[in-house]
Amino acid sequence: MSAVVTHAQHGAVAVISINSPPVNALSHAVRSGIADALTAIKAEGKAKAVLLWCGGRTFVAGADITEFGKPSKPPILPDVIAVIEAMPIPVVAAIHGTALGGGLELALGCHYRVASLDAKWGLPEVKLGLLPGAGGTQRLPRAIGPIAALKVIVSGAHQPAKLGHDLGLIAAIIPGDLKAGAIAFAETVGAKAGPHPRLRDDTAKLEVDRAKFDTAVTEALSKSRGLEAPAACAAAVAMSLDTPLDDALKLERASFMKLVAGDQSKAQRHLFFAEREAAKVPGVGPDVRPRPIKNAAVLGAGTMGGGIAMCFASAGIPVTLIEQTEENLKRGLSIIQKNYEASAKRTGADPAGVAKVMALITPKVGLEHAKDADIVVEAVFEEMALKKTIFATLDAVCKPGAIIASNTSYLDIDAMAAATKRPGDVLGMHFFSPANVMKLLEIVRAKYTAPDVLATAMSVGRKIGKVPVVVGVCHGFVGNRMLAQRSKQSELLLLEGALPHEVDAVVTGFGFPMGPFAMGDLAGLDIGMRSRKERGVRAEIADTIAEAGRYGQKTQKGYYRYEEGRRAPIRDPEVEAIIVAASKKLGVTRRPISNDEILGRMLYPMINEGARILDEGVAARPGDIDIVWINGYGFPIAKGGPMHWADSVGLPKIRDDLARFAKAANDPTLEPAQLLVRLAAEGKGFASLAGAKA
Ligand code: 3H9
Repeated sequence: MSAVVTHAQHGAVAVISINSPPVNALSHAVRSGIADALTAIKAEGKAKAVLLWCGGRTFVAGADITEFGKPSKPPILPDVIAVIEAMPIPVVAAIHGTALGGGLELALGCHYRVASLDAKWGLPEVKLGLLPGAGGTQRLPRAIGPIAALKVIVSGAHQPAKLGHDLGLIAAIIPGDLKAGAIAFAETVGAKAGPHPRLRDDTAKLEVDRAKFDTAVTEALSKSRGLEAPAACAAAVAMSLDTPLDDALKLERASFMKLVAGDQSKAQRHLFFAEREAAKVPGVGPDVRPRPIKNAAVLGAGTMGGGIAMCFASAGIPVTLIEQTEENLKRGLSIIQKNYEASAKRTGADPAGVAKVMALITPKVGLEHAKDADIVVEAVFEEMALKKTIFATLDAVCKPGAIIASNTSYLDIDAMAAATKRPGDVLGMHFFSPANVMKLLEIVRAKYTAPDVLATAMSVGRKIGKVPVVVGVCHGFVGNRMLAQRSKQSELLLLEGALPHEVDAVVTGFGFPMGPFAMGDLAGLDIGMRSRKERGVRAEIADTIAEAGRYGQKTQKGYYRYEEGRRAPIRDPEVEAIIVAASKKLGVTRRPISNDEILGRMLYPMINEGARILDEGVAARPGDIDIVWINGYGFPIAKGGPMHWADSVGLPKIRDDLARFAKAANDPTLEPAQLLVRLAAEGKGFASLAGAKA
């Protein structure tokens, strides 16, 4: 018998135990172990019922994703489910933790499902660019109805056990000792005469109004952002309405096999593992314990500070919001209040919740109010002298062991740490705007940042719903440093012959939600102009546009024009005249620029910078860079992040194109990075640096 799957007799019930940490995924050993155990139980003939039980923290959390893309060894999961359905005695699944994907499909093959109250269930395959491939799209509609199943499958969201019970998926919620309760349940159903209920035979819930189902499909797919899997999921669920089960199962399987071999799923599986790898910080082992964080302080009640304070409050962490004047505080608080009210209205949440969460934010004037905070996040103006003064003051004010973080987007955290006598407690926590919405949190490890301070920032980051990624100190860290390369190319493309809408169309066509110019208009063009002035550099087109008072959406004019109250960018001949005049002024002969060239120049210089970032150790793994771009900059999920996508293009092509760009623009910063050149010469990709799992 397989070591990971065993079975033992408990009275009239044969209990099959799966023990395959960490999440009891359905590896070949688990699949064959279950099938063998069922065959043995049948042959032994002693049991009146079977209980499918999982050891450790969870019921089966799905197929083993690391096996995807490799030849599948029989028995495949549908074979195992067929063995369950052919059992002459009832099989009961006992669910604790999460029954996900293939795990839920296994349970759907059982005659009954019972669960602990805190268990969750779902079919999250869509998040891996897949559809459930072992009958989930057919048996779940039979269990809970096609419309409810559609919502569960297309969202991929985890659902509470209670909902499963209410919908008829889960026969009983078992309080207390799940195993004992589940054995008792199995004994009871085993004592009943057969046949025992199988979802494959149960079509009672499949009768739905087709028009209602189609409306639900349109709604469910409204946010599928060019991904293939959501539509494939919906099409498969639709088969449950009119296609005989065995035919539908074959078609579902074929669709699964197609998606699993496709680029989108490969990209999404890469992101699944990359996100988990990013949680492992080099030099911070599992024995490093985070410091307890009971409360926080945020300095600055502007857009960023307010958003950061919301992150803490929304996670139930009391936060002191500190400003220099009562007036600033009042303004900041009123924006926070409005944001909470708008989101309660949007989500239909209880408006009383707004007062509750607002009560967690204590507004104060003066830095001395940071004295009791376990963690302080500074979000004041981007000016080093000011930051240094603030860090020195915080050092004097904060209690020993408090963590002092800066939300700077560019500046040197080491220099801020040096202004304190506790550089080990200092690091960067770079949030992205709007801070209460965007998932990315760059955690900047400075030279002396202590391992437990990093572990604390990671753990706080997760607690406040962010995807934290550790990066090193450099100008702009990972995301903005790479973005600077794109911004430089955007300006040059305009100067050489392209127009804003052409560049934006290529970038959105690639899958970004916005192109660089529409993005600039949203963020405000005055910000870039100010920063260039401080650095003593000029971007002829960007500066001419901003100097004309065209700051973007806020002035209804930027690279585009905007109609009152609307956000749709409209081409503006005035801007196009500014662009053509700038080319003339700088003696550049305008030429048609192909979409291919635009895409290459938007992405390859960023990838090149990513290679330098890896070479310098500013990011630990290429997957970390991908997680930054997916969660902070709208890089299309279907493409898996810039470094993953670069591998799919092939590094030799990127190297050669960059060398051409560098020559044409006479710009040595575009020369291919050493790491990229080496990998290309070795015929490898960035994934070779990471020990990629998927
Ligand atoms: C599927 O089922 C297809 C079928 O329809 C068709 C089949 C024919 N496989 O997330 P964590 C690893 S598709 C392999 O940190 P948590 C993970 O990499 C699958 N490995 O824990 C990590 O490894 P490491 C549908 C897996 O407690 C470790 O387990 N199912 C798998 O925060 C701990 O993971 C899903 O999509 C897997 N399926 O969250 C569920 N799952 O320690 C995917 C996890 O080396 N999993 N690992 O970094 C999850 O959503 C979360 O892992 C879960 C636990 C909620 C279960």
